[in-house]
Amino acid sequence: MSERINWDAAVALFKDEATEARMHIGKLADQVREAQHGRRTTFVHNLQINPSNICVRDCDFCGFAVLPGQVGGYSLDEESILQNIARAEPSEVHIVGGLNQEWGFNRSLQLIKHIRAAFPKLYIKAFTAVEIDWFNHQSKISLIEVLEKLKNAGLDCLPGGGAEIFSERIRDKLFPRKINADRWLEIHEAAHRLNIPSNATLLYGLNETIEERLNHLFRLRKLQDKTGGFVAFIPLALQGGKERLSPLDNLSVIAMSRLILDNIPHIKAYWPMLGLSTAAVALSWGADDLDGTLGLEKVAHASGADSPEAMAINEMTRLIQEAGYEPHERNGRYS
Ligand code: V47
Repeated sequence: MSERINWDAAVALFKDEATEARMHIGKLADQVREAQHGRRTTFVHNLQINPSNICVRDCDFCGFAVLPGQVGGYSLDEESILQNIARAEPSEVHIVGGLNQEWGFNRSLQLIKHIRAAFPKLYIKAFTAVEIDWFNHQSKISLIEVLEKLKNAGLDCLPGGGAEIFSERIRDKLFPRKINADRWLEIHEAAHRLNIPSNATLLYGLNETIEERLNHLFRLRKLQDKTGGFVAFIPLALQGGKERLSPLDNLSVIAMSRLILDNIPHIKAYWPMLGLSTAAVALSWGADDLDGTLGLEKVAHASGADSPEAMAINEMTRLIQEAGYEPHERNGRYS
C-alpha cells in the first residue's frame, strides 16, 4: 500500500464489516507495520499517576471521575506521588487526573517542577488537552504561557487523552461539557509549535459511525501534516459500555489507524483496555508498541476493565515474544 488513502477509498474500505474484508484490512496494515518497524515491538517501564479523580465534568462514559462532594473522591499529596515514583523507578510517568479545584495550575506546575528536580532523567508525559484548557481558564494566563511554563518546569510531552471522538453528535449526548474537537486540536497544535510532542487517542464503542471514526482520524492526519508533533496514536476501546466490542472490532480499529495515520510513527495496542490476548494479536494488525508496565492504572479499571492493573517487565517481554515479535524496552523518546 504505497498511496495515501483518501476519504472515499477509506469509506469504501472500512464500511465492509464482513470478516474477510476485515482480514484483508488487517493484512494491509500488517504490511505497513512490517515495513516501518519490522518485528520490533516496544514498551516502556512507566507509572501512571492520577493525582485526583475528582472532576467538575460529568462525562457519561467515564467510570473514573467523581463529582466534587460525592463519595469516593480522592486527592493525592505531592509527597506520596514523589514516593511512588521513587519506589517504582520508572523511566516515564504518565500523569492525568480530573478537573479538581484543589489541583489548579500552580499546584500542578509545582508538581512537575518537583518531579523534575527529584528525577532529572525521567520522561514526564503529563496533562491532557482537557486539563491544559482547564489550567488556561483557571489561571487566567494564555494558553501559550501555560504550555511554556510547564515545558520550562520539565514537562516533556502531552498524553493523548480527552480527544474522545471528534463528533458533535456524540459530544452533545455523552460529554457536552468537555472541550470540543477544535479546541483539542488547537491545544495540540500550540504544543507542537513550542516543540512539545504529544500523543492522540480515539475513544470508540460509543455507537459512532464508521464515518465519524474516519473523520477523527483524517483530522488528526491533517494536523500531523502541518506540525509533525504527534508521536503515537492510541485507540481506546470503551470499557463498561453497552455495545459489545469483539476482538475483531478492536483489531479493525488498530488496522484502520495504522492505514490512515501514515504520518504518525507509532500505534499503541493499549492492553489495559484491549485485554492481553487482543493486544498481543494487535501486533500483527498494525500496532508496534504496547505502552507500558503502568503501575496502578485507574481509568480503565474504574470502568470495569478485566486486564491486570500492572505488568512486570518480564511479563511484557514474554507477551511480545509469544506473539512472535522482538521486545525492546524503550524510554519516553522511543529510543
Ligand atoms: O482521557 C475514559 C478515556 C483516557 C473510559 O498518551 C475511557 O500515551 C475507555 O488517554 N473506556 C485516558 N476509555 C487514557 C489515555 C491514554 C492511555 C494510554 C496511553 C496514552 C498516551 C493515553 O481514557 C481518557 C478518556 O479518553 N476513557 N473513560 C472508558 N470507560
